[in-house]
Amino acid sequence: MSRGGVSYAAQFALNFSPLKPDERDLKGVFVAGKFLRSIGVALSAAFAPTLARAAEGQPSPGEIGMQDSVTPIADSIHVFHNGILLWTAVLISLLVLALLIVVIVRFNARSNPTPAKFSHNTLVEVIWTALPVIILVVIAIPSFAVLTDQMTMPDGQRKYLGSNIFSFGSVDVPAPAVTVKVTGSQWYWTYEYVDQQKSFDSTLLDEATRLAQTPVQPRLLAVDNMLVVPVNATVRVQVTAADVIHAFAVPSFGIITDAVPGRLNETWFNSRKEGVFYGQCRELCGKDHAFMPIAVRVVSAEAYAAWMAAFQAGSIADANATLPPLSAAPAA
Ligand SMILES: [Cu+2]
Repeated sequence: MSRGGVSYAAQFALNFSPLKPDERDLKGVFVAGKFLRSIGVALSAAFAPTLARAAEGQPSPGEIGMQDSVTPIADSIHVFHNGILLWTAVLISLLVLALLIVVIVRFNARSNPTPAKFSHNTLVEVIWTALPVIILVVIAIPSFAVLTDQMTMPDGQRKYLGSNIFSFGSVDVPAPAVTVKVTGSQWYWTYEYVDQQKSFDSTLLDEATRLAQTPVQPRLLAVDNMLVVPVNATVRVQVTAADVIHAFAVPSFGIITDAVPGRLNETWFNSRKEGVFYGQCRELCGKDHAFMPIAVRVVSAEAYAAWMAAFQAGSIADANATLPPLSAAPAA
């Protein structure tokens, strides 16, 4: 992380330093003050983008929390995390902090010179055993409900929880309209439209092409051929691998499924928004693990039909030529 003996953090701060280059070599309190201020500038520069999120379907600089949800499953996950897990964790942390403060203040050597000699307290021991069990059970109930939703392929009848995870399901999800078999390989993805028996490979977009496009897609997430699916349609995703274990994950859809050689795992999503949604391989699969991104382009039913017709009549390049340019896509 060092460049010519200067740490990356220092380089970063210097880049944001209000000092002129020749002043940067000065030493002393003056420079220290300037240095601290430049760190402040750097920090505010790093966190400012949180106020204006770049886009959904991809990470944004300084982001805290999860990428926006566009599917019923991701809705459930968000509510489960933000509404239950986060508060549980915060309250437990505050309780432990309060107990620590009580111990520090009341039982230090000065305020409690002659400590008690007992070593057991049945009531306290029952409480600290039972309370965590109760908390875990309370967490487990909605957790298993969300997991069941994720693992159950929609048939058009079953209701899904969506953002109301304490209901018995209120969200209608249609039966799958598209089935895609996703195969992970070192280090790219192959997408096969099972019913149409058409497949193509999706690899990391080279930098020159990526930078030449408008809008410029995010680095390490852009691919040459995106997985194209229709909006408001349920997509059945069958996941496997050709060599080692990979994992197929798209945060905005709330899906992550292991891609295991010799096994066919299954998941599904139903995006209510058009746009491009990025994901990555989530299982360390070798040296280029970081370079096998996932990009899903959700388009209108008509655009999907035109794309598929062109794909069936020709090549993936012919099909992609039918899609509107990325810049014309609704806020991705
Ligand atoms: Cu991987």
